[in-house]
Amino acid sequence: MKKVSTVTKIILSVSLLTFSCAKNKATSIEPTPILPIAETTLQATLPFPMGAAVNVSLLKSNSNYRNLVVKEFNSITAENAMKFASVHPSKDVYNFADADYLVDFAKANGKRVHGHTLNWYKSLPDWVTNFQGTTADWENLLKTHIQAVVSYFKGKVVSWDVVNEAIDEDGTMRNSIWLQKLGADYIGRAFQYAHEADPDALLFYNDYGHEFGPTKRIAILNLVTSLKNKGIPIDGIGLQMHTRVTQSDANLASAINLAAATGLKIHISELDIALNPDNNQALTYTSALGEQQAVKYKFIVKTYNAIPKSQQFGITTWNVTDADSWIPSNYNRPDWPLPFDAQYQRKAAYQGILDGVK
Ligand code: 9MR
Repeated sequence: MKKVSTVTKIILSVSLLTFSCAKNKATSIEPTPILPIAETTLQATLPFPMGAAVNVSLLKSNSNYRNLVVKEFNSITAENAMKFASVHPSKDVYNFADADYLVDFAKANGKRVHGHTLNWYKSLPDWVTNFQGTTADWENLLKTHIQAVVSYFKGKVVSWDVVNEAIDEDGTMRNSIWLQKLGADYIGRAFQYAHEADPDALLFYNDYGHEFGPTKRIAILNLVTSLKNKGIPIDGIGLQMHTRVTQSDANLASAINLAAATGLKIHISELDIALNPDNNQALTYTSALGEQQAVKYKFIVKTYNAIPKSQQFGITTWNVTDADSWIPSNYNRPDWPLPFDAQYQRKAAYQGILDGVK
């Protein structure tokens, strides 16, 4: 009751003020409308799309996780739900249940969906790794998979990592099952198949290690440039950027700037910054480490923000918080690679990202 009467008094005095001001416009002070204070978020602050790789079971089961994704990001990538083994578990069976959930979530919350990934040497179902057939049969397998998946999501998934990680650390073509069965030109054909299925989708070549040094970087840039020169429908390069706090700014800048020099769109597609690359089992997170990480995030965002706007497809972190990062389980070590901690709170790295566009 007390509350209601206070509110009533405020409304009364505001209307009285409005009434008396209306009589004497020259000296009137308009009442300031009371608006909710908008909270800073990544998606509202950054001048390019900001995404995260999202895990569908967490999205379904964990409301803290889901709310954080809704609030902070305007682009999402499926961490696993669109991979070959997930969507095409047997030769004539497609299972889009998790991918559909992710696409519906994105639609309901106004988020862009980036597709990952149509062709990779990992996450293949047994029926593919055990497949026996002629070169033509393998070509048909490649084409059928790509076209079934891209057609299914036409108009819902705006862009695809068409080929993922086809180049090795030494700059040679990775000796994947695709290279063995089809030869190096499967890469260009994968892009053509995807383009036929959805001419509006933006098509990316995605790989890691641009920032390791020139060997792999030059090999990737030569590959995408030759695809472009042959008229293959490639729109962009995904720089995964699974990096570490000790990586030099010079290498990070070369990775971003030399990729941008191709004129293609640039997606920093899987960003995370490891604090414990040497696998120290006893390491703990400290604010000093957090500050170093913030400085690295800031440098990457700042460098990215300086490439031409038309080439900024966006930045996507790989996972959302330190609790769901792939790194601790994959490398069996403690690590804290992301801008949110395991309690869904913003770390120094979060501010580092915002500072990158100041
Ligand atoms: O984070 C993903 C992990 O959950 C999967 O087990 C793994 C294999 O499918 O893939 C991880 O994501 C990778 C991405 O698809 C491609 N670049 C490297 C990522 C981290 O390994």
